[in-house]
Amino acid sequence: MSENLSPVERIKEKSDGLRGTIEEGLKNEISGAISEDDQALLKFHGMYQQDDRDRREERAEKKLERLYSFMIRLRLPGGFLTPQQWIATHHIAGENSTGVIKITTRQTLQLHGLIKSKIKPTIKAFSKAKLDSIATCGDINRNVICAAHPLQSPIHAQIHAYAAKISQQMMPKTRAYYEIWLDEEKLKDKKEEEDPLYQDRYLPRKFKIAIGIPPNNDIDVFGNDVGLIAILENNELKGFNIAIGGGLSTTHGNPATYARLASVIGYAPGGEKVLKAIYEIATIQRDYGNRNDRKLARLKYTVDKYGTGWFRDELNKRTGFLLEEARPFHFSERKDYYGWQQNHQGLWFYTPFVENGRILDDEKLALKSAMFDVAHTGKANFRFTGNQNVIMADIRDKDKAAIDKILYKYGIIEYTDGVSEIRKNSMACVALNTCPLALAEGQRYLPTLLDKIEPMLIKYHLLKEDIIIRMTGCPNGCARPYIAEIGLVGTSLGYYNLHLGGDHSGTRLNKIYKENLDETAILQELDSIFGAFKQEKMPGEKFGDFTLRKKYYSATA
Ligand code: SRM
Ligand code: SF4
Repeated sequence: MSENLSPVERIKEKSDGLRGTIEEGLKNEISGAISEDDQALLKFHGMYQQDDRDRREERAEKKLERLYSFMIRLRLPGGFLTPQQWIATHHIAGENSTGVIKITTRQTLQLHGLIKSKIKPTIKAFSKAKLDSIATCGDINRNVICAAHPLQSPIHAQIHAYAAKISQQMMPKTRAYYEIWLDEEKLKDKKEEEDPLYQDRYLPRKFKIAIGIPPNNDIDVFGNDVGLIAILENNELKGFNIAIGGGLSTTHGNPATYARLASVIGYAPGGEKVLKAIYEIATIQRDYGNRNDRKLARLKYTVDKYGTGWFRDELNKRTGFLLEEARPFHFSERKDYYGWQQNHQGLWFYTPFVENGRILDDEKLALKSAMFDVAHTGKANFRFTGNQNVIMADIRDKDKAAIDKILYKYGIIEYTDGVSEIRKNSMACVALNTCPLALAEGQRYLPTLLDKIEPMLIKYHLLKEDIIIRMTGCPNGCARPYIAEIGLVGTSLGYYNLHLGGDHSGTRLNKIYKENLDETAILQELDSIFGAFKQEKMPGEKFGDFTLRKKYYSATA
C-alpha cells in the first residue's frame, strides 16, 4: 500500500488517542464550530458537527457564521433501553437538543441541534443513565445491530447478548471520551490505552456488523460489512454463517463506487470462535483496506480487490481455525410486526408506526408524550428496530391493560392500525435540514409523496400490497434504498433516481430504472407500473419480483 494517505489518516495518527484539540475547541466561545481536524475526531466520540441548512442564506446575508450545532448518536447494541433510560433520554432531548428523538436505521437514537456548550452536559446526563455514544461514528466498528423482535425466536435473547459482546470486543481502548466529556483524570501512562485492534490509525473506514435470525431479515443483514446469520438446530442456536463485504453507498458520477451485498464465506460455531472471526475480519480490513481514497475504503472494496477465497484463507490463518462450509438458511420476509404481539414466554410487545423514526409530539400525534407515560409505568422496555420503529417490549400479561390504556388515550393504536402497508414499509433518511451531504429532501418529503402514492394504490386495489419503499437525499444510502422494492435516491433538490427490482427479503439489489425524476415524473412512472402490476402480476408475485421480471430497469443498469 502506497503511503499517499488520505488527510483523515494523518488526523487520526497524530490525534493523541482521538483527543486532538477538542477540549480547547469547546472552550472557544467566539465560534459555534470546532476545527476541521477535531470534527473528524469528534465522530469517534459519537458526534457530528452540522449547521441548519435552511438558514444558511439568511445567515450569510447578515454576515453571520452558519448556525452550527451537533448531532449525537448513542451506542445501543441491539437497540435496547430500560424505561428509566427512556425517561432520561426524553429529558435530555428536551433540555439540550431540538427535543425530537430520532430512531435511526441502525437501531439507535440520535439527538440533533445541540449547541457546543450543551455537549458535555448531554454526555454526562447520558452517562448517569449508563448510556454512551462511543464509536457510533468514525472509522471504527459502529452500533452492532441484531434482529429486533423478541417474538421472532426463542434465541432472541442470546442473539442480543452477542450484539453486546461484539460491541464490547470492538470498543477502542483510548480513555479520551472519559477524559474529555466525563472529567476522568488524564492518563499518566499512555501505554495503558495501547490498542492492538485499532492501533493509531483505526480502520480505513466505518465498519458495520449485523446479526440476523432467518426467516426475517428485518435488519438487512447483507447491507453490512459483516453479517452474521444465526443457524439453529432443533430450536437451539448452533453458530453463524458469516457474510462479508456488504455496503450500500455509491457516489453519483463515480463508476468505481457501487452497492454490494455481503457474500457468505462460511460458518463458525457460536462462542469464542465467531467472536475471534469477527475480530480478525476487522484486522484484515485494517491491514489491507484502502487508506488513500475514502470513497473506496469500505471492506466491500477490499473483498473485491483480493477475492473472497483469499479473504477466507487469510481469516483462517489469523484465527487459527478453519471456517466450515456455510449452512443452509432462508430469509422470506423483512418487516416489523406492528400492533400487539405475544412471544413464546407470554410477554407482550407493542410496535407503533413511527414515521421515519421521528419521536415527537405534533398536531397529528403525541407519540413522545405517550412513550413517556408508558416509560413512567416502569412496565415496558424499549427496543428499536432497523426500520426506524420502537417496540414497547417485555410487558407482562398483568401489565398489558395499563399500557394499552395509554396507547388508546393518545390515539396510537388507532393511528398505527390506520397506516397503509406501503407507509409501514417506508423509510427515509434524515437529509435536510441537518445532513451536510444531502442533495435532496428525505424524511421531510417522503410522507407527502406517500400521500400521493396511496390514492394510486387504492385506484388499482393494491393498498394491501406490502411494497417496500425507501428514500434518501443522496447516494450514500442511509435508508438502504438500494435494497428496497422502490428506491428513490436524491440527485438534486426535488429530483430522484428511481430504482426498482429489489426483492422483498433484502437478498437482491435493485437497479436504476429512470434518472433525475421530479415528483410529477415519479408519480407518472409509478402509476403506470402499478397499473401493469395489477393486470399482469402472477399469483403471489411481489412487486420487486414483478418489476425485475418485466425488466423495469435502464439498459445501462
Ligand atoms: Fe448514514 C453519513 C445519517 C445509516 C451510509 N449518515 C451520514 C451522516 C452522518 C452525514 C455526514 O457524514 O455528515 C448522516 C447524518 C444525518 C443527520 O443529520 O442525522 C447520516 N445514516 C444516517 C442515519 C441517521 C439515517 C437515518 O435516517 O436513520 C442512519 C444512522 C445509523 C446509525 O445509527 O449508525 C444512517 N448510513 C446508514 C446506512 C444504513 C445502514 O448502515 O444500515 C448506510 C448504508 C450502509 C453502508 O454503510 O454502506 C449509511 N452514511 C452513509 C455514508 C456512506 C458510507 C460509504 O460507504 O461511503 C455516509 C457518508 C460517509 O460516511 O462519508 C453517511
Ligand atoms: Fe445524508 Fe445522504 Fe445519509 Fe440521507 S443518505 S442522511 S442525505 S448522507
